[in-house]
Amino acid sequence: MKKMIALLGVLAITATSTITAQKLDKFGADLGKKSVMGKEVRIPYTDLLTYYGYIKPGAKPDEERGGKKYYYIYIWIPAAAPEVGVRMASPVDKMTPEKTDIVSADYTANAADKTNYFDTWISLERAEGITSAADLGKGKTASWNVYDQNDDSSEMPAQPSGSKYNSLMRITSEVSNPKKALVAGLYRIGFTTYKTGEVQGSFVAQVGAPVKLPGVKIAQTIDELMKLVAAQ
Ligand SMILES: [Ca+2]
Repeated sequence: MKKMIALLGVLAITATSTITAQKLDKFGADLGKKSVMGKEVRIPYTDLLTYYGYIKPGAKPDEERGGKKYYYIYIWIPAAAPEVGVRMASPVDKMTPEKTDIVSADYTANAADKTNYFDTWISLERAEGITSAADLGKGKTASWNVYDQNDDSSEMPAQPSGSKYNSLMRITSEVSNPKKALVAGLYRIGFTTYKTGEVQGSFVAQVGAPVKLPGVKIAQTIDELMKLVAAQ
């Protein structure tokens, strides 16, 4: 009987969390997508990196463009990928970092802030001319080629306001086009808030690929990224 009660307890917790938690669903790929009985069926990305970040209200942005404050997360991708998916949600509500996740120092220091969040907007960009780890430092002065951008995705959970303003995009590599090919290189996720308002509070960002990409690293700055790559 005890066992039965325990089992029911587990089931109850599972059922509740499915309904209320703002956890992210499995991140499914475009590659191999099927339509079954009119429903979209996606295979989850094989490689998935999760990054927990935090922007202090009023923090200096990495760049200001067109009156908007942009912040960046840098990614070293050491092999070509057929597709890359990027998504971001703010705030980090009911999610907890797992062992393999990347947790920024700012996130850890501000874990108590559960209220600040922002309407996310993301881009994926690659530094021109950087294809080897030895050249990562050149990313500080490189020009950046934008692959795609996204403001709001209906696939993402709603923000505390009730609006579905979180972001998600999938980019398919176009091998014949150097500007659209997902080659090995230094990438960054640019993020801001598309409408008026400040970029502030906690966020979780994920980068997925339909193939295993050993050695992918994510960091808040190019210097941190270089340390991570050198340490592996
Ligand atoms: Ca948005």
